[in-house]
Amino acid sequence: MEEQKKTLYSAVQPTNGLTIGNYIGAIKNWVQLQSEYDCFYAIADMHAITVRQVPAQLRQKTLSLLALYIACGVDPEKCTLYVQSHNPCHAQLAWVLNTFTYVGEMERMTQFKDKSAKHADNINMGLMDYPVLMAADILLYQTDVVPVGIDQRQHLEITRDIAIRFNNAYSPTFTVPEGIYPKVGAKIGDLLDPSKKMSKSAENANGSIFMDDDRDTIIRKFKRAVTDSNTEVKYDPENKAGVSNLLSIYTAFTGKSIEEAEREFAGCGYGDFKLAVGEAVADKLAPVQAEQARLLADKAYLDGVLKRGAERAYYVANKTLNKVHKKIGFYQI
Ligand code: ATP
Ligand code: LTN
Repeated sequence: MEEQKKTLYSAVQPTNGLTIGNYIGAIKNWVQLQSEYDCFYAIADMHAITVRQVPAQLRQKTLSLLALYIACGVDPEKCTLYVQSHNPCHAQLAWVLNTFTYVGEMERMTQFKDKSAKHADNINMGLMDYPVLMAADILLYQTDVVPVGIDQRQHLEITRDIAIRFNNAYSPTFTVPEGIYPKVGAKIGDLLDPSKKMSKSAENANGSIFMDDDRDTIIRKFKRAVTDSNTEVKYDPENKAGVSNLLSIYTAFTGKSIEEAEREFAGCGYGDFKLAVGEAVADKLAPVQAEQARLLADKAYLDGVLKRGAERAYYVANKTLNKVHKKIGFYQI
């Protein structure tokens, strides 16, 4: 009999366009892991509305993100792809988990503090509760591993704390998940300020490469990337943050090792190096963009993927939710 695969869960919010940071930190690894694990890849629209969204755009970005997952190589025949709000179990489990989470813990979350500062006019309860909903996402599927960028580590830690707390209060109910972080590229920096993470919602779009940027834009942005006053292409994140960030991007997009890349650019100026990185990224993104456009023209196919995904997600999640409801004493009929 085939050994049962472990379960993997991850998600991205359908906000703004995705950057190559999201691709390197998350989606690229999803593709590599999809044969080894039973994978659930969600589109986290319920998380997205913790920051105000334009309804028509949210709808469009949801479908466009699904098409991007598939265009990047995530295989809907192997993985369960679905929209978070299509499975009501997420909101239901989040409510229960809220009663196992302390307000102080949520107030201390880095992302909550950052987003509160950024959206000071709308510090809503959802923004604060974001990690609990994320814990519900993960725990519903008895997830073993969660591949994400390093910025999500704190959320993963709190998910583990909540799971352990619940298991100790009753009896083992949830699998306690582990995070998987990429070796290189767990935190891609902004091209203009590599100390900040490259973000979809950065103030200056010139610091981020979006998955739908065209070739000229990509090359122009890389040409302007911050380096240092030295000339050596060497991986040294402490002292050469800009160059190291570009090397991480280059290796992620070419599959070469850091050492190979350093050798390739030995003695070559930063100008040529930046151009080479830009070209490598543009070459890789062009076919992804074309495939995404082709998929988006076939809405019936994409809707079919989401329908199947929602059914399987509900089936698996509902089993966990029922267990939880029984354990906490909800009356069953
Ligand atoms: P926003 O900037 O709008 O808050 P985001 O760019 O952080 O969003 P998310 O949807 O929150 O995007 O994250 C999706 C995935 O991409 C997560 O796994 C996250 O860890 C990863 N990720 C985001 N930015 C980076 C980055 N700069 N480097 C590596 N991974 C990243
Ligand atoms: N908060 C995550 C997106 C997300 C997620 C999840 C990631 C929502 N639910 C469950 C992993 C597992 C982010 O990347 N910003």
